[in-house]
Amino acid sequence: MKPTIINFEPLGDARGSLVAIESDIGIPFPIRRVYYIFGTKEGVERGFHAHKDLQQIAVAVTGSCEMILDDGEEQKSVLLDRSTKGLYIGPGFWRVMCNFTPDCVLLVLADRHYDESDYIRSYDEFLEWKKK
Ligand code: T46
Repeated sequence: MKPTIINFEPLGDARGSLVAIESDIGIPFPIRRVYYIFGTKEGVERGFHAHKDLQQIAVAVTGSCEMILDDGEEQKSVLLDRSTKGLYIGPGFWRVMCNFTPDCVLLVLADRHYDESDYIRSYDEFLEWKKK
């Protein structure tokens, strides 16, 4: 499945807004891990890896950042700038995150537990892996 924007419905009332995300409901996988990236220093770029099997959805719950996805042939940049906007990222995409605003909290839902052996952290290796 290609990178896709998933819009979450805000459940608002006079008090403010709430977004609920449930495993397997409205998202294409069971949630096994949640992590968030915050306090990113100015000018920092993160990522520089791909995953062999992991599926994830990233949401900037506050602030914004850019997610650059590369399938080995094309690059696509997605601005994550809304707490209701999720970006689905399947396996096989080299990613770089940049242009974090100081207040950015990037929430990531993942379908697997943390496993370093699922990472490809060399771009050359990634291109070789894509050819298989
Ligand atoms: C991804 C992008 C969007 C853990 O111990 N457990 C975890 O669940 C995660 C995600 C990381 N870590 C450790 C591994 C490193 O020692 O935390 C440290 C920072 O991780 P990393 O350098 O991989 O962080 P990013 O921001 O480059 O990448 C992260 C995710 O690792 C990755 O899966 O797709 O965010």
